[in-house]
Amino acid sequence: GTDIMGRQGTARISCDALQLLLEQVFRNAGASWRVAQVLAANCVACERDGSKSHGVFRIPGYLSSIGSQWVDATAEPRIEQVGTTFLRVDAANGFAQPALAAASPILVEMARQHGVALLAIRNSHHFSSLWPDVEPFARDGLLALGMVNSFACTIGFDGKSAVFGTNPLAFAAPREGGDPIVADLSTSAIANGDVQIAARQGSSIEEKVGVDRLGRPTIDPNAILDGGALLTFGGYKGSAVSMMIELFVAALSGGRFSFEVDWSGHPGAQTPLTGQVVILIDPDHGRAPSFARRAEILTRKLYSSGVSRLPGDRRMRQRQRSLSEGIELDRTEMEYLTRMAAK
Ligand code: NDP
Ligand code: PYC
Repeated sequence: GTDIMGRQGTARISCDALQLLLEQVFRNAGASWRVAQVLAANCVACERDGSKSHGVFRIPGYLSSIGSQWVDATAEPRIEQVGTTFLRVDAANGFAQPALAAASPILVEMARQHGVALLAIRNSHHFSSLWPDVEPFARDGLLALGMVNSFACTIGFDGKSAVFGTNPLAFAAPREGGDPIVADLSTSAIANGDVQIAARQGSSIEEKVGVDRLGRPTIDPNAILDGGALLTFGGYKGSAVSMMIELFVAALSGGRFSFEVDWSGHPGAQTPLTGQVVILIDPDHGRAPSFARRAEILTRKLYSSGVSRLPGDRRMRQRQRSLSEGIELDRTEMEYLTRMAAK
């Protein structure tokens, strides 16, 4: 096959073997065991499900951020229970996923007891897909909503310069007799990761999603990455959703807005230092269970209306393939990981 770098040759690796390899890569970079395990599992999940812009592709960025001491890969998150349904976590300049992992059991317990629970993480670095953060909650029968902000590379509707991050939003809902419904989307018209992949491949990006440093529409990914910016999805509507994410994730969490991320003094920094919010709802709190069945009814109605693909369908198909055949990696990626794990 042809890899994302444009060279021939792929290799297959099992999820377990990739997990061990990545744990060693993160350990060699100086991460604690706990952080190495959580980040490796996250990265394996992305590769397994075909979230290529946030899998192994991101490892050089992780290592660069860790190596430049922009992020603390040994950080211990500090969890504060600030209300019966409200947890605040200071990730202590560590990654967001270990902070979420530490807070999750408490959050789930709160949601079960009170029907709803809010988690606001600050001082955290999120460099990955958001769906792995919400899907497990739906497998536990909960409704979950997640948001992250990133670094200023997206222009608010009608604006002249980037204020928003690519700010993804993800939700997960339990469904009777099937995998949970999980949607995960950047609120920029396309994710920055896809712009980077297009730049590496030497391909152009679609029209009307980006501008160059002078604000002129462009389909050149390099022009977007080199001082240009992305637009939000859906015009002013996406812009409003992106603004909501900044408010929930930065103003509410006590973290930074995307435009406040200043890594100019840290050559090598690649992971945005912002925040994350997760909201959990026990959908059948105080009543006989019916949510998952209702969710399944909606799903069936959509398929019978002619909708051929729902969010998560492609991922689940890819997951099954990877679990039975192994994960396909480009040989240069595999060689890179093997080198980084051996150091
Ligand atoms: P996509 O546009 O590829 O997909 C968005 C959602 O729509 C997914 O749930 C996808 O399901 C679904 N979908 C895609 N195409 C169709 C279709 N034709 N019909 C029905 N559903 C469809 O994702 P993005 O490019 O917006 O984001 C990619 C990743 O980047 C996300 O995982 C996001 O979390 C991540 N990201 C992370 C950031 C961060 O700061 N950490 C910032 C921005 C993005 P499926 O998954 O099954 O394809
Ligand atoms: O793909 O837009 C993106 C992104 C930003 C931070 C991590 N991923």
